[in-house]
Amino acid sequence: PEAHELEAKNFPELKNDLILRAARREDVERVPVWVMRQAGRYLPEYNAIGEGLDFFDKCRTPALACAITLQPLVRFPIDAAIIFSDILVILQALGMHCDMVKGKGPTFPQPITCREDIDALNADVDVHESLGYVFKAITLTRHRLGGHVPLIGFAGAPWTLFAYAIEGSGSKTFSKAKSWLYKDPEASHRLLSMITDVTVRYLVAQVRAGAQLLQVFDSWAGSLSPRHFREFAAPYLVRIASAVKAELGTDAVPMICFAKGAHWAFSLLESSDYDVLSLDWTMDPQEAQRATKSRMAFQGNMDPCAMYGSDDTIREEVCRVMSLFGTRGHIANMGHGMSPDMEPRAVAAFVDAVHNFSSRQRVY
Ligand code: 1CP
Repeated sequence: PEAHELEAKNFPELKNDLILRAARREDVERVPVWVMRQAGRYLPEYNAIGEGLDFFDKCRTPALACAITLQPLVRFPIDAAIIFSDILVILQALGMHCDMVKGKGPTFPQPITCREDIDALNADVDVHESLGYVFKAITLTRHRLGGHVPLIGFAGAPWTLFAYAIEGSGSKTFSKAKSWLYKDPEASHRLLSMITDVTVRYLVAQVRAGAQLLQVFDSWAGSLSPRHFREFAAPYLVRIASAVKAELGTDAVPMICFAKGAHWAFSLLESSDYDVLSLDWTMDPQEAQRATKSRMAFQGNMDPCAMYGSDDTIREEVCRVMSLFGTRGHIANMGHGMSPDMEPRAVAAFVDAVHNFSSRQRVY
C-alpha cells in the first residue's frame, strides 16, 4: 500500500450509494444487492490467495484482507463490499485464543468455564492496539474501492459472541452457553455487557477508518427463547446501535441488525436505532413490515439453499421473494451466507435476477 492509502481521509468520491439510500428508505433507481459471505471458500480465487497462511493471519494482513474483500466485486456487479474479517476477533482482543481448525471451524481451546475466566478478560482493551489491522484493512480497501461501492463493516452481536466464548465453537444446542443464562444470569450480563462495550468502540473505529454501513450479526439469536432474547440479546443489540450513533451522530452510518431466527424480535428492534432488519429465509417479509409499522428497511431473504438450484430456479426464487418486499427500503440478499460447496455462477444468476426484477418495476 502507498502511504496515502493508509490514511482515513481523502477517500474517492462514492459513485454508487444505492445501498445507503435503500437503508434509509430513500428513493433508489433499482434495488441494491450483496451477498452474505460473498468472499469465502466457494470462490477458487479465495482458496488460492495467501497460501500457507492461517485464516486469522489473512485477516491480520491488511493487503490480503483488502484483496479478498475485492474478489467478489471483480466477478459480480454487487452494490457493496464487506470487509474480510471475522466476528471472533473481538474475543481474541478480549484475550481468548482461537484456532481455525480445518473441517471443524473456529475453536477456542480454553473457553469460559467460570466467573474467574470472565474477570480475567481484558475488558479495557485498546481496540486500536489489538484490532488496528482491521482498521488498516478498512482504510486501504476504501481507497482501493475507488468509490465504486460502499464498504460494509461488521461485528458479532453480544449473545452470539457469548455463545462462542462459552461453547468454544459452534454448537447445535448451545446448551453450555444457555445454562449460564439460567444458572448465573448476573455473570452472564457482566460478560454480555463487556462484549457490548468493546464492540461499540470497535464499530465506531471501523467507521472512522472508512466503513460506510455496519451490520451486526446475531447468528445464534434463534437458539434463545423469546424471554431470554428479550433479556440477554435485545438490550445489548439496542445498546450497540444507540451508542454507536450517539458517538458518531445519528446520520453518520446506517446500521443493519441480523437477528437470525428471532421471529418475535421485530417489534423489539423497531424502536431501536437500527435502520435495517436483515431477515432469514424462514421470516415473512410482510409480517416483518407490519410488525415494524414500515419504519425500517429490510434485507434478505432468499433461502441460501436456492443457490443449489439451476439459474432458472434461482431467478424464480428471486422474483418470488422480491415481490414480497416491494422496492422501497429493500436490500436484496439471502437469508444467510454462501456455503463452501456452492458455485460462483449461482451468485451471478442471483445478482442478475435481482437486477432484472427491479429494472422491470417502478421504483419511485
Ligand atoms: O478456512 C477459512 O478460510 C475460514 C472460512 C471463513 C471465512 C471466509 C471464516 C471462519 N470466516 C470467514 C469470513 C467472514 N466471517 C466474513 C467476511 C466475508 C464475507 O462475508 O464476505 C464475515 C462477515 C464473517 C462473519 C461470521 N463469522 C459470522 C456471522 C455470519 C454468519 O455466517 O452467521 C459467524 C457466525 C462467524 C464465525 C465463523 N468464522 C468462520 C466460520 C466457518 C464461522 C462459522 C462457524 C460456525 O458455524 O460455528
